[in-house]
Amino acid sequence: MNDLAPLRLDDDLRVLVLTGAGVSAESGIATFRDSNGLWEQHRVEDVASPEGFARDPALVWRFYSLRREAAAKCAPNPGHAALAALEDRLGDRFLLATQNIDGLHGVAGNTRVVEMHGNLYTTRCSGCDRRPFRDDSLHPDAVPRCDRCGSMLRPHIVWFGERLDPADLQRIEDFIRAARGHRMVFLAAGTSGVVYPAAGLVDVCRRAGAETVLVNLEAPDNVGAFDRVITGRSGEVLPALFV
Ligand code: BV8
Ligand code: ZN
Repeated sequence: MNDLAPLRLDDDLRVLVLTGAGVSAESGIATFRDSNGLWEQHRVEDVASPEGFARDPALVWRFYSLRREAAAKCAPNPGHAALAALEDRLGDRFLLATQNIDGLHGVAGNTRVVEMHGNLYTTRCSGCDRRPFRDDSLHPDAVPRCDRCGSMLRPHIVWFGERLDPADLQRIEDFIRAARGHRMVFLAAGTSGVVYPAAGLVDVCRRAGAETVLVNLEAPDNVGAFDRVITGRSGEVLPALFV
């Protein structure tokens, strides 16, 4: 049953949002499920992994170059805009943790964003400690090298089997801790609840006393963890969710 009653905004409300690939689907960016986790007959986990990069770095750079090219033509949709408007109204009582690497939340105007899995348009060196840098360049055929140490460059993305940035996890944890004792909503949107640790956030927030709400096209793996499940497109549901 779709409970479309909007969530009341008040001065005590803290909102932690978790978004996944479904929030960018209406912007034209394919989700992982759409492809059944496959890309050009490769399993995404095999291409988006340190083992995959070690095995065939040129293939990995082709995978990410195609995604850079595709995502660069996409714009935020009303779901992204709704989350930017929510941050405008809540300020530091809002935090957006995204699994998406397409950067569309930033384009839509959100500033309080934790890109848990990195960013498609950021590159780092696999061999030295130079800072990760903004990079829109495409490398469909060859592997770019660091002009400082000569090592292979790689996308600044958290691959399967790699740790998330402890500072990112700490920021999310600090927000949840500061929300204890206040009215807190955890809102997940457009995510299949398969990939950890992102998929575990709903449990952490529920234990911290949050009301947990899911907006998704279909029931995800961790649907049972949510107090409220709103089935629908995030671009249609999110703009009307908060009043
Ligand atoms: C870690 C970057 C620990 C890459 C991503 C076995 C071996 C190795 C690891 C594991 C293992 N078993 C479990 C693990 C842990 C693993 C994991 O969870 N694996 C899963 C597959 C079981 N996690 C990790 O590896 C993480 N690291 O655990 O490290 C560690 C500890 C010590 C030392 C070393 C390591 C790292 C996880 C990050 C992986 N990187 N992204 C890239 O993007 O190229 S994850 C990647 O897949 C995406 O970022 C995204 O997060 C995920 C896909 O999930 P969703 O975003 O939810 O997208 P999906 O398509 O699945 O779902 C979309 C949903 O939207 C659907 O439900 C659909 O119905 C809905 N939808 C569609 N349209 C709409 C919509 N909803 C609303 N509106 C619409 N219009
Ligand atoms: Zn280097």
